[in-house]
Amino acid sequence: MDKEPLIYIDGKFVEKSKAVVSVFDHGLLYGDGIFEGIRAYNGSVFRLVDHIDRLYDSAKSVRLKIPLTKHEMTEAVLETMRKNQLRDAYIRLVVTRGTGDLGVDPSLCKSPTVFIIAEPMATILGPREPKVVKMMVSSYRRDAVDATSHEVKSLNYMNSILAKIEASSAGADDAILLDHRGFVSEASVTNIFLVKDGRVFTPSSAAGILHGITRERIIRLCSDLGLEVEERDVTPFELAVADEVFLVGTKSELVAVGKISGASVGTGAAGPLTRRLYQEFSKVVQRPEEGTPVYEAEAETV
Ligand code: PXG
Repeated sequence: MDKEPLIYIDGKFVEKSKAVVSVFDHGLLYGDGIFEGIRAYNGSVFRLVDHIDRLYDSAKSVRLKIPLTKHEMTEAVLETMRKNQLRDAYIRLVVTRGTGDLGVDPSLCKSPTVFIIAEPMATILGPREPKVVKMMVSSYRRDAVDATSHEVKSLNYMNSILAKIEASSAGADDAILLDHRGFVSEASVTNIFLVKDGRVFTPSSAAGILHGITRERIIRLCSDLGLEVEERDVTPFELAVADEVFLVGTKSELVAVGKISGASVGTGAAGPLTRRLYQEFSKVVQRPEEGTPVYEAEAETV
């Protein structure tokens, strides 16, 4: 039998079939926990420093004390990659409130549970054309900034999951959610960008979005290419008349939107700016300095 993948749980590495958490873990009972989805390209963990910073910000906002320093957490991620001899991977880092009793009170949870899963994953970025997806505007609204906001990367994904189920039932690939005011927020697990008359827009924090690490990198990439991205409220009308729409996120990378609720976006194919950014972003992810090297020999050459 092939060797099983090794999962990091609370400081130990255990085989996938033995990697379990308690049924009394509040991450499971109440969605009380936080996580990161991270990617490694060619032996370098893409923007690992940003992911670790965001994890600790999420923890602070929900008053969860992570039992590791940022440095220790970074090492745990790198070690999980090494133990599984991975170079191109998707990494899931989860910190839950830990084991408690059946009550919601987090003060009864003694110590957080930390686990890290790393699986091989190849990039879809490259010389080919971006993937084109069909979206629908969801009837579910993104949780407001004064509710269970997606600014916190918490284990509460029911809002996104309901939107995803609705979209799938309607024959779309995914959903675009509006915020409680009616402005565009984001897709279920990606941030959204629009292009109109050569200008680029993306919803701001006010729309209750996750502060995506890919989003931030794409904004900087646009700026390097001489395009200023406007972070502001975006209306459903602007979405309907956009020349190009694309989605960005760690797992999805960069995909073009061809249709929204049955109507074509532009020609229905990936637009010129989307294609350009896709090509440029394909190069960005491969640069070693964009990430943290997993293997020592490579660390020395950086
Ligand atoms: N918005 C939300 C709500 C997200 O969950 C993003 C935007 C993109 O952020 P990053 O930092 O990855 O650029 C996410 C990403 C998946 C998956 O299966 C993705 C996420 C969470 C769970 C699953 O692609 N987060």
